[in-house]
Amino acid sequence: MRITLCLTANKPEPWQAGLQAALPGAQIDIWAPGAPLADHAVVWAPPQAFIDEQTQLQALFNIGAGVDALLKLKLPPHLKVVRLDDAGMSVQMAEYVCHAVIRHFREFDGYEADSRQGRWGYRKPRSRADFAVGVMGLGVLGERVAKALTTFEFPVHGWSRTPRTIEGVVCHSGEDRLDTFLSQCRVLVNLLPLTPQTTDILNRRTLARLQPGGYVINVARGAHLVDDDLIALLDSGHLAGATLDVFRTEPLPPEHPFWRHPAITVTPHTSARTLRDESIAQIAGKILRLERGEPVAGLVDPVRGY
Ligand code: NDP
Ligand code: OXD
Repeated sequence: MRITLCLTANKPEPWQAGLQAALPGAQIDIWAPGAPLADHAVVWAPPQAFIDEQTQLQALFNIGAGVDALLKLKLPPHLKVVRLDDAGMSVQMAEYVCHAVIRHFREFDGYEADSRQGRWGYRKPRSRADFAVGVMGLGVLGERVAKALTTFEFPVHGWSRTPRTIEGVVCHSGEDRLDTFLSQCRVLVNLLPLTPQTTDILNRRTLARLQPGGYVINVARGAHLVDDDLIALLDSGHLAGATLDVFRTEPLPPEHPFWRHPAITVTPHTSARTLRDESIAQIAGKILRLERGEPVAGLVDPVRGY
């Protein structure tokens, strides 16, 4: 069995060594134009030339959860696309989002500013009941995040494409329930995949549905959010702030207004990192299952787009 690695912006050598240790019988190559044809590929945002050349691939194993960059390529219809299925990401996402929600709710940013001034001052406790949190996307990451938020006793709502049931979470589904879902939330967390249906979904119209003083946490993809609409709603006072981990252009360009907006916290696409050892173990296990003709979790439906 031959496996090729095409990991744009990631060092391939440690992946090659890890996969070789997990699959000692396999030949593991780092792809370069003209490399031998492989049976499986481990990829992150490969170029179209890679797909066009590697004509014998049975499956592409993405080293992330989001497959939007892969599905933009022209892929042969028989080629399976397999996403990372948690592999240590959901706990990181839960801690990032809970941190952002709690930091805002408890006004820790205000206390940090006070402490820099040597100021000892209390803020009035806020009512948790007034801080309903909505999670868009109740998949591998969204479900874990929604459940984690319930442990802090925030009212939690969730929104997905098809109906879901999660204990302690008021679940809504379908486009026709989007406005109802949004209007019940003060804090909005985006964990949707980027598809034609979800591109630009965080816009002036949808964000205006959030309760006054709303707060936006985007940890999915930059193209979900219309940047100027967010700024306009922050400047009008309808939204109180935002924590953003993902951007239309990454790295976020130095001149982008998000860097300087006082109500926006920027982090560098770090909310849930790919953990190499966990990912290699998962991908190696899935390759062996596919080779035995067994089903694998995390198979992407190209029509659905995730
Ligand atoms: P999943 O595919 O497991 O879950 C997707 C969820 O979104 C499902 O609940 C699905 O509904 C819902 N959904 C999809 N399309 C729609 C729609 N049109 N309307 C309403 N709901 C919809 O994804 P993950 O939870 O694993 O990951 C989510 C995204 O997070 C990834 O695609 C990626 O972009 C991003 N991500 C960001 C990271 C970071 O570091 N910032 C790290 C990892 C991922 P249903 O349940 O009905 O299928
Ligand atoms: C992912 C990501 O999709 O890191 O896994 O954004």
